[in-house]
Amino acid sequence: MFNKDFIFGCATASYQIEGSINKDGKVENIWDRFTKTPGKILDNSDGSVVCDSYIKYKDDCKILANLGVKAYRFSISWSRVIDESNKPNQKGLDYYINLCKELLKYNIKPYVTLYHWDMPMWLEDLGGFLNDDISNYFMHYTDVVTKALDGLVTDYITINEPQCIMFLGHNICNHAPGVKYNDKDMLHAIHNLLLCHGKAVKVIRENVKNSKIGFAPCSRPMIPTDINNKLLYEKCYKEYFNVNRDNEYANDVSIYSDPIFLGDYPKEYYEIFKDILPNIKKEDLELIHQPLDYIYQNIYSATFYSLDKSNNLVKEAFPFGYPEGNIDWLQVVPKALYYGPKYLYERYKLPIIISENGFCNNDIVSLDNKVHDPERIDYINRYLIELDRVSKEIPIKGYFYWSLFDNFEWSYGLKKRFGLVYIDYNTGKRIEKDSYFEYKKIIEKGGI
Ligand code: GBH
Repeated sequence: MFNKDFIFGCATASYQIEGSINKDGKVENIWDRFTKTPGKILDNSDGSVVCDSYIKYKDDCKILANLGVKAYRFSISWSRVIDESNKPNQKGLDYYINLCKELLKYNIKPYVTLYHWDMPMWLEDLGGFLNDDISNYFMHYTDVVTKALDGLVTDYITINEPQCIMFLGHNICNHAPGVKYNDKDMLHAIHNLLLCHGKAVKVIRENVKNSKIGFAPCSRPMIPTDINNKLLYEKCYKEYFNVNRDNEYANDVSIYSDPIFLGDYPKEYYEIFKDILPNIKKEDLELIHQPLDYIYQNIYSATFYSLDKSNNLVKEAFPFGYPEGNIDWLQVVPKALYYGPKYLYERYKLPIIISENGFCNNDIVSLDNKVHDPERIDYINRYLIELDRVSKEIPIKGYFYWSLFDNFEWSYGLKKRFGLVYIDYNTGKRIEKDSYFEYKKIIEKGGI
C-alpha cells in the first residue's frame, strides 16, 4: 500500500492522441512530415485523427474522472501554440487552457510535458537541435505556455526521453526528423537539448508560483539475478550509469542526467569523447544544473545480469516462459520498478515519480463488446508490487500508467496498443478495457 498522498495518474502525448493536425492555425511539425515519408511507419498511419482528443477532450476528462486518477500527464504541441513567425497562436493555447480547466473541474492535476518529440518543422529547417539558438526558441515557447496556463498548472516536465529524440531521431533514424548526426554533431545537439531544459526551468521558476519541475528520461535498468551478491549489485549500478563510445551512447542515462542533477557530464564522457567535445562553457553547465523537484523516469522493461568466473558482468536470458509485450523491446520485468528507482535515488537523491510504465498488447473487442486484457492487468499489478516494495526504502511520489488510450505508437503506427481504453479507429468509439477497471480498483484502494 502506498502513502495516502501517492499520485496515481496516466499519461499521453500530443501527437499520439490529438489529431486535428491542421486545425486552428497549427503549423507543420516533424512528425507530420515524417509520417508522409514512405516506409517510415509500419502500417502507413499518421496522427491526423488517432483519438481525436483535440475535439473530444471533454470526453477524455470524463474518462479520467471515472478512472479516479488524481493526475493526468499530457504534452503540449509546440506547433499548435507558436506560429511560423515565432508568435503565440491563441487558438492553440485555448485548447490547452480549456483542457486544464476541464481537468481541474474534476480535481485532476495537470502534469504538462513541454516537449514530447514534435518539433515545429520550420525550426527543424533552421537546424533543429544543432541550431545554437534552439534553446532560446524553447525558452520563448516555455514563456508563452507558462503565462497562458498561469494559475492552472504548477507541474511541468521539460523534455520527454531525450534518449529517443537523439538516438531514434538522429542515429537509427526510425523516428522524426530522421536526420542522421555524426558523433560530433550528436554531442553538440545533446548539449543544446540540455540547454533547452535548463533555460526552460529558469523561465518556469520565474513565471509559475509553487512550480514543481522535472524532466522525463527513459531507462532500462540492469537487474541482478542474485539479489544477495553485493558485487553484482555494484556492477549493475555502474553499468546503468556507464557511458561508452559505442553506437548507443545517445541512449545512455548519465550523459543527460548527470549534467542536469549533478552539474557536469560524467568523467568518462570527457575522456572518451575528447577529440569531438562540444564547446562546454561553465555558464552552460550552471544553466543546465537548475534545482529540480523530482526524478521522473519512464521505465518499461529491463535486462538481467550475472557475473562470470572472472567477475565480469554478463547478460542473462529471460527466464523461460517469461511473458512478452506485443512490441519487440518490451519484456515483462517487474523488478525494473525496484532497481531503476533504487539506482536513480542513490545517485541523484530526489523523490521519484514513474512518468511512464505500461504494457503493449494486440487487444481486440470480444463478442460481449468488452476488451479483456488479463496480461495488462497482470503487468500493472506485478510492477506496482515492486514499486511499492522500493517505496519502503526510498521516496516514491507517483506512478503514471502509459497510456490512457491506445494511440499512435510512432514508427509502429496504430497496431501497438498500450491503452487502458481501447480506440476503435474505424468509428472513433472508446471502450474501457478490463485493465481500466482494475486500475480504478487499485487507485480506490491506494495500492495493490
Ligand atoms: C515511450 O517511449 C514514449 O515516451 C511514448 O511516447 C511511447 O508511446 C511509449 O513509451 C511506448 O513505447 O532499449 O530495448 O528499450 C518508449 C520507450 C525507450 C522504447 C527506448 C524503445 C529502445 C529499445 N522506448 N527503447 S530498449
